[in-house]
Amino acid sequence: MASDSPRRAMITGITGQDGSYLAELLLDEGYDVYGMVRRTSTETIERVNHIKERLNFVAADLTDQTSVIDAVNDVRPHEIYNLAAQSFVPTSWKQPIFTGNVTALGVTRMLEAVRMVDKSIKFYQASSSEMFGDVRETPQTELTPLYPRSPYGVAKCYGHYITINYRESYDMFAVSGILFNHESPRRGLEFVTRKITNAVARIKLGLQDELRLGNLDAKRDWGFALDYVRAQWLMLQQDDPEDFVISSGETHSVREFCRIAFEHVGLDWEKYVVVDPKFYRPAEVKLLLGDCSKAREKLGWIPETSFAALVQMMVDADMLRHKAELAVSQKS
Ligand code: NAP
Ligand code: G4F
Repeated sequence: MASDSPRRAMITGITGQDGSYLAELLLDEGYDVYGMVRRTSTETIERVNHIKERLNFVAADLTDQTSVIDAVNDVRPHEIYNLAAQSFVPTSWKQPIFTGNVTALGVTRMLEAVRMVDKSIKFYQASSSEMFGDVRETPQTELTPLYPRSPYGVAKCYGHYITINYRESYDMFAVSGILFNHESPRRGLEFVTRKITNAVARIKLGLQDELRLGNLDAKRDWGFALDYVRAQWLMLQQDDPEDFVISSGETHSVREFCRIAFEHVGLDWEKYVVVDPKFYRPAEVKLLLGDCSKAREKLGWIPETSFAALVQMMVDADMLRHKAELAVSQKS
């Protein structure tokens, strides 16, 4: 293949929130983009439907070593972004073995595929601030000790360290981005931010009366997913493989998120939010706050979207979607 042919990137988890934004970014950067998708009885490509003609899909599953090796061997990518995971924390208590298989061992399967097919492939692992768990210091940096509080967090710690281990054992360009919570209008409906903005829109339009939530005191360092996928790409464009914390540098409570979201449509959150212990977790991560100084200095990366702008963008998107759906149902 001629040396000026497009670079090839493979994204596992392309059908997820981050995968969809990263695919757009890589297409804009001129890559040939290959998305790993697992077999399902109905299509799950809603988030990338608008760009599907420009993408290449390759069938594989992170729980199946042979399919992963075949996918990497067939595509021969220059860069792999391993975003696939069982990523919902409460599910990780209900399905701890499955979560470990995908979110922990799945990383080794990907790294093994790289080691066997071509060790020069650059590899990005989606590590998580959930690894800090019961935080040992605040703010959290690349050097903060890990203390996970969920099977998901434990699985991510495994993925984090196996990535470092392959880097050090086999001299591979394998890096971890320790990303703090990042959200968008494409966030899954079960995560607290999207659960809130979706409910705000439905309440405003008279489709729902109340919003039942768990721990309102939990604090998170929330950013915008589109900003964060740029950091993932930047990490693979460096000369040396290094791990980076990616965060907004601000922390806000679930309560504050509610207040801003409801205020944006002229409603008082306290009239609609009901605390329901059903949504409490067996062990909670009370506070996350990241220090992304290293990413600022070495990647030149900064978060560009403020917390309030993020909340408002998500509410606006859910309002638009529900209004459009209402208009269709009223016509028929
Ligand atoms: P997401 O929306 O839940 O997407 C997860 C993706 O993984 C989906 O495309 C899903 O495919 C795929 N997947 C799950 N199991 C798979 C398997 N066995 N084989 C192949 N693909 C599989 O997650 P996200 O928010 O985009 O996050 C991307 C990554 O970053 C995840 O690893 C997550 O744990 C990590 N992370 C996220 C955040 C955050 O705040 N968003 C923060 C830190 C780290 P289907 O469509 O088939 O289900
Ligand atoms: O939105 P969440 O479910 O996200 P969580 O658990 O922080 O995990 C997300 O961020 C991680 C990065 O730190 C990722 F690695 C992970 O994949 C995922 O993307 O919950 C946020 C907080 C929690 O403290 C939770 O207890 O919101 C609190 N919360 C309160 N009521 C709720 C609810 N969370 C959910 N999902 N649903 C509730 O009703």
